Amino acid sequence: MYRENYINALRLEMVEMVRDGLSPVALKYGYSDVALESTIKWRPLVLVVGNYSSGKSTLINEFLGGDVQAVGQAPTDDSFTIITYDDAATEQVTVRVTEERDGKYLLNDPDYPFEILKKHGQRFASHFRLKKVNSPFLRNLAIIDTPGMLDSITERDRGYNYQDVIGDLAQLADLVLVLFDPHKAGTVREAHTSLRETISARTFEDRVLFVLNRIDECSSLSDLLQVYGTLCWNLSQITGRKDIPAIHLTYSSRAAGKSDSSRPGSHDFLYHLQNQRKKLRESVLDAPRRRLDNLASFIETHSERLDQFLEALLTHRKRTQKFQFKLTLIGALLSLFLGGAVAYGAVIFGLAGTLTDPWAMVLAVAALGAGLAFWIYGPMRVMMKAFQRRWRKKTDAIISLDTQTRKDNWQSVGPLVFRYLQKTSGRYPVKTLKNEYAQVHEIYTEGSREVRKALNELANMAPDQAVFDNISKPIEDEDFSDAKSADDASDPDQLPPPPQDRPAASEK
Ligand SMILES: Nc1nc2c(ncn2[C@@H]2O[C@H](COP(=O)(O)OP(=O)(O)OP(=O)(O)O)[C@@H](O)[C@H]2O)c(=O)[nH]1
Ligand SMILES: [Mg+2]
Repeated sequence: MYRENYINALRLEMVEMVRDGLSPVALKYGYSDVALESTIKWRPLVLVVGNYSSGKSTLINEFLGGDVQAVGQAPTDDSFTIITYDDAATEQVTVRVTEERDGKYLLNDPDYPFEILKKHGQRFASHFRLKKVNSPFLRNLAIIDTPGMLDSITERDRGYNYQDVIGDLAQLADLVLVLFDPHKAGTVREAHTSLRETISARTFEDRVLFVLNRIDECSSLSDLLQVYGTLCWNLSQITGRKDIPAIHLTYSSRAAGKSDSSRPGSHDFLYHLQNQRKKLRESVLDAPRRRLDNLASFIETHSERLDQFLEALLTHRKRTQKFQFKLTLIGALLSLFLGGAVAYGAVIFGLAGTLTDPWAMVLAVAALGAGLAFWIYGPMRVMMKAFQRRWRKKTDAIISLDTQTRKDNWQSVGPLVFRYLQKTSGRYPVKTLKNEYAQVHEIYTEGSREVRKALNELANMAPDQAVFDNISKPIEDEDFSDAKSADDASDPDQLPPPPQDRPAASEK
């Protein structure tokens, strides 16, 4: 329990750091249009995507220990379903859906992080929903089941941009499981486009786990290797990398048992891959820890960028003030000179006897005031505007971009600085900005260091074995009793002896 509590407390602290330290400043200066914490404040998220009928819903049901999602051979489910824990649910033996919410509610409730999906329109909203389930598996995370990827012709009929939705969800997710099955390891174009153009472009590689599911349907080891090879080739094309990403090879023993026990071929190879299902389950249960890593990167990235953003505003404001001071000084000197000249003129033209004559003094002061007012509202204003215009054209030179990181950050920060300078004409209070800059700078330096220290502590912490065992074990009920036995067998240390007739002859 200790580790679990530690992870939860740390997550809340990090969200608080963003909400109280970064978000108000980000909103005030137009660094962000929405509160920064809006996408990270909810629970850790696991997104499950893949070809239709690749076994996504079956896998999820198995994790949850109950028949929560519909399964079926043809494309079965055309909805995006957020499956989350029902905190109000009492302990019950049977895992079931305790509450359902529709997409409209979900997209408009600020407690959830899905407001960014509103842009996908009504058709999408009607294919979006939430299910609350009393499964302990969901205590610290939520799962998103998605409609299967189809071929690109059918894809057009959806009425919303499927790939964009997947891309947005992938950005929110801490872990993305991408499922394939032996029948479609290399055929569904849509899957490839989605992966190449959305998931891999928008998330970090370490957030994605590739899964070759339903491997019990390979007739032999060589058949499996052939499928595996095809998938590797396709994935290398998708990711554009030469090294092949790790692929989990797995299957549902429950579904396999139901599908056809008299399938031809030898399935001895499955014996060696049984522990993969358990590993997959463990990876999913590790999502809260992944969320911490993602939050740490989020804080580092945004505090660094915001720091640079405020540094630029502060530097520019100081430079503006310096220039303004110079101009005011010049104006004052010119006005003084004008006042003196007028007093002198008054003496020459006989309007006053001497320079100290009250008339000469009055004329001098009037000329000085008029001169200063003319300077401030005339030439000085024009020059200040020209100054602002000049700097808006060369925002890149406001602060030094001496390192590659600063240059990279500037790519996203520079246009925002420009927008803010244009909006305010370079006039904003420097004192509050200084305090805000100090606050953000502290998060950027101290805050990020503290977070990393806490994560290192966590890495050295032993897992809460009792809790983990409890969650990772499916709840026993009639339907899922066979899933349990598969799981018990999936621990390599407890495997039953391999089949006696295991020789490679069957793989010929
Ligand atoms: N043999 C075998 N069948 C499986 C396995 N996993 C799922 N199935 C079967 O495959 C079919 C499709 O499974 P689903 O879980 O509905 O697949 P899905 O990916 O959710 O499908 P869509 O929601 O339509 O995209 C069902 O009939 C399952 O019983 C497996 O590991 N082995
Ligand atoms: Mg499904």
